Amino acid sequence: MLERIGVLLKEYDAVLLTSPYNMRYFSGFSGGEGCVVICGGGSFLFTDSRYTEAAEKEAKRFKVIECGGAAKRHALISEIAKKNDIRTMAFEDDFMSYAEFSIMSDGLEGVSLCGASNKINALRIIKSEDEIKKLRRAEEIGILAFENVLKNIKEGIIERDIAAELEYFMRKNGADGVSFDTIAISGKNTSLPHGMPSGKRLENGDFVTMDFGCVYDGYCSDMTRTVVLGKASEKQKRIYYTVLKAQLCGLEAIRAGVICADADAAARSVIKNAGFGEFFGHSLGHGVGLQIHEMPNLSPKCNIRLEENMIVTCEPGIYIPDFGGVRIEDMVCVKKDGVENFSAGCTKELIEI
Ligand SMILES: [Mn+2]
Repeated sequence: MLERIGVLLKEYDAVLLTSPYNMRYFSGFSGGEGCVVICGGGSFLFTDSRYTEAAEKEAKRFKVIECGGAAKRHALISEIAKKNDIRTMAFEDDFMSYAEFSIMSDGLEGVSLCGASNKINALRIIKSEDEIKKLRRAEEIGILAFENVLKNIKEGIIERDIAAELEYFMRKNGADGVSFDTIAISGKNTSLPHGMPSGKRLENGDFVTMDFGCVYDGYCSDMTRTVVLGKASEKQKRIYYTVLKAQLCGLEAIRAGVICADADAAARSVIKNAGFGEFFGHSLGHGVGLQIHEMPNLSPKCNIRLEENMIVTCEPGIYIPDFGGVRIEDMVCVKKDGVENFSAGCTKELIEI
């Protein structure tokens, strides 16, 4: 993906990458430690001896420079800057710590460091066929884990055990790890959109919300399903089917050409009209790729226009304090006339266990 950085080199003399995601995306290096400098004079990858062999294999188009310690690395970057007459250097301002920025800017005399995270991250917004394949597979592993965990859900087991089962299954089926901390919550805890699995035991009548995903070959998956242990009450059914209707309306709205905020509004209006508007506080969804949350944001404030091969989630929810909540989430690939829903294989009918 080195070519995609070209557009930034028209604007800046060099680009400095420090996040594992952008280092991996533009160089191929998956070790995550070190940094990358790309300029007219060449493409350089700095890392330490733990990663040199891997870096040389993975980042074939880069000159791999082994150096331990930040001080030495900064001195070498400074040399490259002088040699190539670099005056402006784009860097990841949403990732670099203030401490590192201070050392960098002190060491790079005559170079102005320009915050450009938005521009750099935007280069990853449209996925290649290869990336789409990995994202699709990552979501498939998640679906299999969900189907498997249903066998374990019964009265008396604790939330943490559900999380453990999901994670173990994903690992056993090709995942490198989890894409974020698994959410497996039940009963009143489900009113917390990002509640942590606890030692609470499942009881008859509980909502059980599972929001989880894995990393497959560097790429993240994300899905949420809510089930009921025992028979759902009328109120639970009303909430569940309102969220499902909103989710389907959101999916219906997502397609190339649509503004993110409009997709959000399509789902949000269903929840509002059902009288639950105040109980849906978060955005409809977010982009997914090497990072679990990336551009674009399906939020009321985002005016990015969806394009083919962006990957986004659609995950409305209703959360009623001291009662419980429901979220339903699919991960989809934006197409011209709609979506390819990576989560289509996983039912959204209300499951009563
Ligand atoms: Mn999500």
